Amino acid sequence: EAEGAATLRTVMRSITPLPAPRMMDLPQFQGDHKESLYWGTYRPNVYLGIRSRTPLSLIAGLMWIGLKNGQYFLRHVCQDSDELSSYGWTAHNEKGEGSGYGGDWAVRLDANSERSSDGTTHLFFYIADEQGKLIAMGSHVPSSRGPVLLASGSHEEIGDWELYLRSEDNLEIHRAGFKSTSMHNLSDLVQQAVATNAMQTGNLNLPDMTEDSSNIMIYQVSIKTTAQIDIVFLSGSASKNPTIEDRISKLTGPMLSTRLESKRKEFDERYDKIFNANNKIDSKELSVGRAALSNLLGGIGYFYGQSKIALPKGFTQKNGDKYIPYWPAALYTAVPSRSFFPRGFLWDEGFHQLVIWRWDVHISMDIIGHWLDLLNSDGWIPREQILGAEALSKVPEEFVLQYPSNGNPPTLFLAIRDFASGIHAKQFSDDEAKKISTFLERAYIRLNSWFQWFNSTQSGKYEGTFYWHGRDNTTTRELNPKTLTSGLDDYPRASHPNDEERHVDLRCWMLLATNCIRSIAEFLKMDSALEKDYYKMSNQLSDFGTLNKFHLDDKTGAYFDYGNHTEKVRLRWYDVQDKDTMRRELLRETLQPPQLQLVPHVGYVSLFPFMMGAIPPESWVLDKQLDLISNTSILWTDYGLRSLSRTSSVYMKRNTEHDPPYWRGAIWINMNYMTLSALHHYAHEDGPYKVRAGELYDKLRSNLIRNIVQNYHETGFFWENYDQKNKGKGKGARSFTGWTSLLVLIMAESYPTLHR
Ligand code: 6A9
Repeated sequence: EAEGAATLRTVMRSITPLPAPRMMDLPQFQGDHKESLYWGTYRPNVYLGIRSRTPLSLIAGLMWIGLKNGQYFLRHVCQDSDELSSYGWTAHNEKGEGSGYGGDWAVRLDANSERSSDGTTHLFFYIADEQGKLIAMGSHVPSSRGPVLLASGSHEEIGDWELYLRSEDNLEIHRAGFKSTSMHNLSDLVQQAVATNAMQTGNLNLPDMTEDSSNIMIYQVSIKTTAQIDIVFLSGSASKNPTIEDRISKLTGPMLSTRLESKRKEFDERYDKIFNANNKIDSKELSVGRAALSNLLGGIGYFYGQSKIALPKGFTQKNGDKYIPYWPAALYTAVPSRSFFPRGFLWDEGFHQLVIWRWDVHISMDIIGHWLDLLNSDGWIPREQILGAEALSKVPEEFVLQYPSNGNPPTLFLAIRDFASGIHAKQFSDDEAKKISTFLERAYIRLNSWFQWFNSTQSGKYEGTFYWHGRDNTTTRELNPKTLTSGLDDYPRASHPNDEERHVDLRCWMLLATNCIRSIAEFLKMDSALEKDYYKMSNQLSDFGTLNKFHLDDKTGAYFDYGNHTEKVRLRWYDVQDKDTMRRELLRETLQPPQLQLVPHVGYVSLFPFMMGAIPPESWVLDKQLDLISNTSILWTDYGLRSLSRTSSVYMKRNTEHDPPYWRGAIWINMNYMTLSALHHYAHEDGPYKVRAGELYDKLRSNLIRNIVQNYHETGFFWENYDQKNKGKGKGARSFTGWTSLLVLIMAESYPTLHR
């Protein structure tokens, strides 16, 4: 009984918001700010998707019919299997200008049928009301020139609205209207409507029919040669000043062309000012940097829904659910990949914000604010944010539940530290500086709870030691039990997890977090007992001797995890009788008993104290770290640093039957960026290794730029990671425009304020 009650309390706490003033209630996020960000390309999971930042919005988007292997396919949701030769943003400035609530917006489509197989291009533009409100079809849709009213309706936030199409070309337009509120099925709806009609008429056309009280309107424009089509949305169309005609002409035809051109120029100039001030980069590379930034910004989405939180083992709800929903919440966030992972990931976001705050600190605070509002009353934030049906439709079941005992690196501190450090203050206007300090004042209590969650739940056996809790110590199928919490998934840790473990990367994240909170306290001139604790903790975690005592391998000068470990582990196939079928099962064998020791795998984890600048510039350990980095048998390749040394016993080894090596060799850009930052730091600190750090810095930087740029030119995409052999080829998810876009900062030589 008592135990049950305690469990219930724990569960309820995990789905209760932290009792603290909400970030998003700050005045700086209302008014003009909110209005300028009302509409956007906030549906990154589709090739072109527009919505507003409100839970139930009007949504708009584009589909088209493509041909693959002699078969027609509808293109809509970003999918690598569509095999588009390229897609993405080459310029994106994220913000709009108000005119009425949220402002008007326009989309220009330049269509060319030359390469389509049957000589016709079929485009589908849709508008739908998530609230299910009726959308009226324009009175008549002719195949004519001039502005045509496509649809109209009304929405509680924007009032009456109208959607127009304008084109100088001869177009054939068909349409269909549907009633449905499950918006993640729009492709199916169109596919079925077209297929059904095609069977009856032989044409690939929508049936020109609408269901009663339709809230989804789809327009098909078919083009034989080339066409330019402008589509305009007018918010608050009841207002007659300026006139509807004026508003349409301002956002279509020649005036739209001029507008687009000047926006593009503004974007380029702003990019140059922020990221290319010294003209360091040649023009071929520069355009790739711009595309990286644009894709990161164009990938920013707005999501609304409830995470599913796993109940403690053995507990289920009356209806059989093994989870309980988090409170309904909004998340404005960038995403790692529009095709594979179009949703928020906690530790990815800190890297995204390193780029985004430099571009627009208001957007960055808005995003970080949303994330901090997700803190529960324990100080925990769910790692992967699967909010709403559209997001959920992309995620395999086993990845959906979030565990309130699992962490993920608190990388948001990286970006926040930059705001708070004062070093960058000179680049902020007075107005920005004021908003940053208001933001930090309100964030303080949240950051403190976040930190305390780590400090209390992820601590190790001895003071000042930490480990990622929640590793599986019963697994028989994994070569090395994974540590998804660390973000480095299958990077090898102690082979036999137990509470003696200590993880050097987590210790370093704790150091970053304490230093960040300390910076904020200094910035806000706060000086209570709490701040004194942080000063003390920051000094303890910075203590070089203690770090070395817990994690340094004296012989190699590498930093290692510590734990119950044996190198003599292998996976073996067993035949297992399973009802009437024979099944083969992998089992993990230990050929030598594990014992407490440093875990001897050199890779990204071994570099963490270096990445964080925690090694004194005159220390011999620094020299050793430079050895590990520059050694081609260990971490160095011509394309960037490997995640794991070639000499590691699990280098490029599969973890299970189904898990190929992931963080066991491939080159990842976030960790390379962190290492590069540190090389840059040590190249500017007096000491015996200054020159060497500078040389390695130059080489690593140019290797990374060359390889990412070359892959982009060859494939049209940025990649999740890069092959450490095989000419540095992009691997994993393509159109991975999350942390790979750190390329922008690598080009700009812009690094975080890590080092006090
Ligand atoms: C799988 C498959 C259509 C794995 O970038 C996001 C994360 C990183 O945070 C993490 O460090 N990625 C890295 O190791 C991708 C995780 C995807 C998990 C969900 C769903 C859907 O395929």
